[in-house]
Amino acid sequence: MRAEKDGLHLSGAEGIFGAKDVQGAASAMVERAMRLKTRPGGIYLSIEPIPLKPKMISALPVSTVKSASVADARSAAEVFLKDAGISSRAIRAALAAIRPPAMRGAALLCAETGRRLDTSKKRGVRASVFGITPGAQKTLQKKLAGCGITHRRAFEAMLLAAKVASCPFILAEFCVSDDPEYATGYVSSRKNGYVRIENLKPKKSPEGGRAFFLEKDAPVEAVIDYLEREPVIISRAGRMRGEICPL
Ligand code: PML
Repeated sequence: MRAEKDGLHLSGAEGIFGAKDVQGAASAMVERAMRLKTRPGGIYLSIEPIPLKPKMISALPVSTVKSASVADARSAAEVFLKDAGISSRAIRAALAAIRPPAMRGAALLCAETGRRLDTSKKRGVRASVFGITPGAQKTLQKKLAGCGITHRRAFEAMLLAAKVASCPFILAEFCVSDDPEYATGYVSSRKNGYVRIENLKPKKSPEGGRAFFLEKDAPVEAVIDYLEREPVIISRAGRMRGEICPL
C-alpha cells in the first residue's frame, strides 16, 4: 500500500499473506492510510502472487542507544558502522545520501570507497517483498512492548532490516526516518543486530533515508534482485538486548 498527497509519499506498508488473509490485510492497510494525519490524495494498493518459495529468516536482535544529542547519536552510528567494516568515506557518503529531498529507496554504497553503486539516483533501491508469520509477529510485538517499543515504524523497520541483513553481500544498513516527527534511526548488521539510535537527526528535520553498504566487488545486480524481488518471511523474533552504550 502506498499513500500520497500531491505527489508526496505519505505512508507505505506491505506484507506476504496466505490467500485467506489477503482481504483482511488489504482492508487494514487502506484503513491505516485513511487514519493518517494528512488525508491522502491517493491510496494505491497492489496485490501480487509470490512466484518463489519464500526464504524463512529470523528477525535481528534489538538494542537501543539512548543518545542525548544528534552529535552523540551520529558518533554511536559511526561506531557500529565501523565495527561492521564500513569505512569513514562510506559513512560520509551515507550522510550525504540522507539529505533532502528524501529518496523512497536506499542508496547502495561500496562499504570501502563510498561509491554509489545503483544507477537509480533519485529512486534508490527498495527492499521489498517481505512479511512475517502471525506467530513471529505476535512474539516480536510482545517482546518489543516489554521494552517499551510500540511504534509501528520501529516494528516495520525491523522486518525490512532483517531482509536486508539476510543478503550475504550487505555488511550494514544505516537508516534515518524521513518523518520530521521521528528522530530515532538505526544501524543494522549481521554482526551487531538492529541497533536503534535515538536523536539521529534534529527535531522536525526533513532529512532521512537509507543506505545499504555492500562489500567490495559484490554482484550489484544480484543484490538488487534479491532486495527488490526475492520473497523473504521472518519466522522467528530476535532477542531483546536492551539499552547499550557504545562510546
Ligand atoms: C522509517 O521511517 O521508515 C524508518 C523508521 C526507523 C525506526 C527506528 C526505530 O524506532 O526502531
